[in-house]
Amino acid sequence: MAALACANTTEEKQATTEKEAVPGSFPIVIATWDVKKATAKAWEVMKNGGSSLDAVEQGCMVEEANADGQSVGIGGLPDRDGNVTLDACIMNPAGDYGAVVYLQNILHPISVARKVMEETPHVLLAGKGAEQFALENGFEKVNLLTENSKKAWEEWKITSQYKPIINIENHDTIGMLAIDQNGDISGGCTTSGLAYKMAGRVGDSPIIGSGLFVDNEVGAATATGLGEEVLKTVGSFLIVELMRQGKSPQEACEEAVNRIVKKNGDRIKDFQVGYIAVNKQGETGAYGIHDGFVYTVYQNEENKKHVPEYYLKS
Ligand code: SD4
Repeated sequence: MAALACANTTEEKQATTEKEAVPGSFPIVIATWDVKKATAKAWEVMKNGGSSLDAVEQGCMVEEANADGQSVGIGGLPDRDGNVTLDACIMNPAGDYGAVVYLQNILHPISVARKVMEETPHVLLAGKGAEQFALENGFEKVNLLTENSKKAWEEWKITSQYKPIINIENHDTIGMLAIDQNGDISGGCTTSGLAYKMAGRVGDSPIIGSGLFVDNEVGAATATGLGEEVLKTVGSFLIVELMRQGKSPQEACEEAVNRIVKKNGDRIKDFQVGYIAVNKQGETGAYGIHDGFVYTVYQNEENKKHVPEYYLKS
């Protein structure tokens, strides 16, 4: 009896140890907002032996194809003229980068960004040229303006007032970072940008160092929120460089938010920025200006939404 009890205890211990595997055990996926279907897809890709690059591409594609999400891909809220324009970028462990900005009529800008990275001598294609490149490479022309988003735009037109709405219009832009079983890091970021933006406006999400940055020696970071503020502080690059200097992902995200806070004073009450980061060891961090920002981590067989700390405690 005593021996049996002892065996049970050992078994229980083993189970606990497995569950509480070291923070850095791979693969790992971390993404902005509550996007468990997207992180699950990325995780599955890596569990089946796929690379972190395949994982972030396929993870981002889940949200791009989700017509209910009004900040990414199909169903994204349009610009003030009623056009849905998409921004996306991707980075691989070698530090290569591909991006599309102001892309219209194409369902998967993240995949077009990957093609720009892998099959052209360039890193960024914009607008009509990006669309033409996509069509030539077998992507289909799709109407991205859903009835719901059209209705929302028509209601907005009644007042036509542009004002970022914290955590509402920003919800769902997906920035995703992944480390595969080889320990290699990739990242992707995809968005329809700010709702009712001026025609031609491009945000931080597709811009290297702002919406996304990956350095396979150090870690990676990605952003969500008011892109103009992320662009002005080159937030994701800043976070990766801070991690290189020894800061944890959490400390680095806080420092990047603090830079924005310092520059903006009182104005920070009107907009949100949120960052997530992961370092080479698989430690994660996240921080926002306001309450309401959440992120998802898939690690140690667990796919979970997390609520980060934030700067503005009323
Ligand atoms: C942008 N940063 O275009 C994007 C918007 C965003 O969640 O992140 N939405 O400014």
